[in-house]
Amino acid sequence: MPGTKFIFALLTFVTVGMIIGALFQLAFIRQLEDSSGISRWANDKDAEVLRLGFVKPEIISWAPRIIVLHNFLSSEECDYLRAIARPRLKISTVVDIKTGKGIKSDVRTSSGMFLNSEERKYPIIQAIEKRISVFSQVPVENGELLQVLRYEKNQFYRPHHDYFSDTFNLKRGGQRVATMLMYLSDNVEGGETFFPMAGDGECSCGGKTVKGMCVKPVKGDAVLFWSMGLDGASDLNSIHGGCEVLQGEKWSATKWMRQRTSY
Ligand code: PD2
Ligand code: ZN
Repeated sequence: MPGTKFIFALLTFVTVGMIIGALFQLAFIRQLEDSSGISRWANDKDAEVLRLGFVKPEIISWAPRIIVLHNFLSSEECDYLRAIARPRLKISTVVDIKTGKGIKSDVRTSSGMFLNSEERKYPIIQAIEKRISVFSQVPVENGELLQVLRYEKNQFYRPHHDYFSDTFNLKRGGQRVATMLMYLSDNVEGGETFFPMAGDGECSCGGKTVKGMCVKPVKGDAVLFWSMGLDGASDLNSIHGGCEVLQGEKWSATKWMRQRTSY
């Protein structure tokens, strides 16, 4: 019957068309997955060290230049840095502009310690240093030794610049270009990092409303900011401070990046 033949041909045509359509859709989804990078870096050691696919940059200000890097450190890396630092903490000091030496000051009331050059060779520290270098685009050798800080209740770091105002410290490594400040603990009330010259809004700093931008200390997050503008001059607007801790303990780690090799 000619009618049956026609219906059969039509059904075959529609079925083959649907199969081809489905294959095209599958290929399209595959391409989307590839371009999103979900599986591309699996089992790639470098990608693991850099935490590619985990770190999320958020530019919060261009002038001064401040980028929050969410999920920059793993929870294990945070715990490791706290554990290595805890038994070696000492009252923090600031740089004396006359002598270039560290002196005690009520500008900063935290405790802290520096990792030593031997510890720089540990794989976990090497991974963190490489990540800092890649995200800041400053060579590893230009980085100072990692500093770990602990702020207890009511402790703070008053607004300051990270660039040097003395000439002693400039000799080896030159000026500080950028700072990577990493947060190592959670459940802190207050303890924000405060940039008074950034943005034109208000934020909460140690429970007080202030003008500027405040970054909350979230375990694993980091804030990368530049002490030097794109013109190569020290950026006055990079002034920043550590707000008072109201509840809990705030742990952070600081890595200062210099113009030249610093060791
Ligand atoms: O630990 C901090 O929150 C902090 C704030 C401002 C650290 C520094 N500056 C620093 O180490 O320079
Ligand atoms: Zn600072």
